[in-house]
Amino acid sequence: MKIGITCYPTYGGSGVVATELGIELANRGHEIHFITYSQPFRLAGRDANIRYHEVPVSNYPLFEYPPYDLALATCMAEAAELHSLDLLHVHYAIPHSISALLARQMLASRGRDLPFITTLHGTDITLVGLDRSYLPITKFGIDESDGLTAISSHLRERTRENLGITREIEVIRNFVNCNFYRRDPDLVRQQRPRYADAHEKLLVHLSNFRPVKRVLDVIQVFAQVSRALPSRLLMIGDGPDRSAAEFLASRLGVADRVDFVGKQENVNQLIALCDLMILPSEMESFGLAALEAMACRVPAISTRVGGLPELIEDGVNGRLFPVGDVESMAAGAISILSDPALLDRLASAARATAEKEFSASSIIPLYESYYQQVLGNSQTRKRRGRSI
Ligand code: GMT
Repeated sequence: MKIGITCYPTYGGSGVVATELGIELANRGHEIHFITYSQPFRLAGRDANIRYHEVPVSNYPLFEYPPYDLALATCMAEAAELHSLDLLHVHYAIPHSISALLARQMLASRGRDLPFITTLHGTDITLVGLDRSYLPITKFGIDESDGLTAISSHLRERTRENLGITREIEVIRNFVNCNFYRRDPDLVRQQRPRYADAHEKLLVHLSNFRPVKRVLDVIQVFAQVSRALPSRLLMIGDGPDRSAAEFLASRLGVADRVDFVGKQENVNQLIALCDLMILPSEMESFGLAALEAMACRVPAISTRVGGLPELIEDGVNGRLFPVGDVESMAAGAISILSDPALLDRLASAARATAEKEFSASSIIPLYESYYQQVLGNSQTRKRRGRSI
């Protein structure tokens, strides 16, 4: 198939999922066209079967707000026509589903069919879609999509409840490439000493440091852990709450034990050096960071919110706590880190969950068959002469 993929290329899990999906599909022989405003950050250096179309956004002075959605629609329609794309797959409803809808209409006016699928990732429904100014258009884009997927059952229910969507929503959860995200003992031997001494435990947090991630809770949990046992914390990522987190680490006297490494390209290699992830989010529609850690045999201390319970079974492959319950999270982390047998059991179960339920090799075929289904429906509609 020839598939156009649009996502936010530089921020957040939806861009990561979209990029990894494109890479996996390309490896399976599909021709993938990324249509985005800049090159997706995990795409660098991978080009087999992958093309990248940069959306040109005009800076004409009259446009106080450059009409990105229209430029994107134009770029989608052009790429679809020039490269005979079979469908568009957009990640994050706003504004991508509306741009895809316009592209579909532009091509329909020339007698060409271009179905599009929207994948909902979370904040497009839980935050942005609930803003009154965006809600009607988000609902419209979702209703008009030829196919609609959500990354967890939780998000499917929230979409139905919050937006009153009644159409079918296919749940296709986040995935991880278990060959790429894994613990390589040689790498651990070589690289771990850069971040922790042999007798120290190494904790990790990975996010975009937005308020929803509660990075200050991460620091508070770690401060308690480091009082109980020798340990260090690796903070991967960047965002609005980074300086507050650095300030808190300093105030709690643990700044010399916390390494803020910023945005990193090879997060798989860094996470795999660690013992335990702390992900105390206020909300996660799925929690891709926890899945990536689990594939590396790093269980997560996390919160019982959103789609996280669809991934983490409390006490089996990680731990779940109420949002903000820093005391219990710290106690949970200390008990795991001070019991090597328990840590090993959780780590093995975490890896097994990633392999059995969320590996790219089992999730990507779900997308492929959904694409076929949507294309089939679209052909049927065309044969029946209904408007497209
Ligand atoms: O808010 C974010 O963390 C970014 C957001 C996005 O859309 O890029 O992440 C969402 O999508 C990820 C990939 O599908 C999920 O794993 C995250 O749980 C989800 N984030 C939230 O729901 C807060």
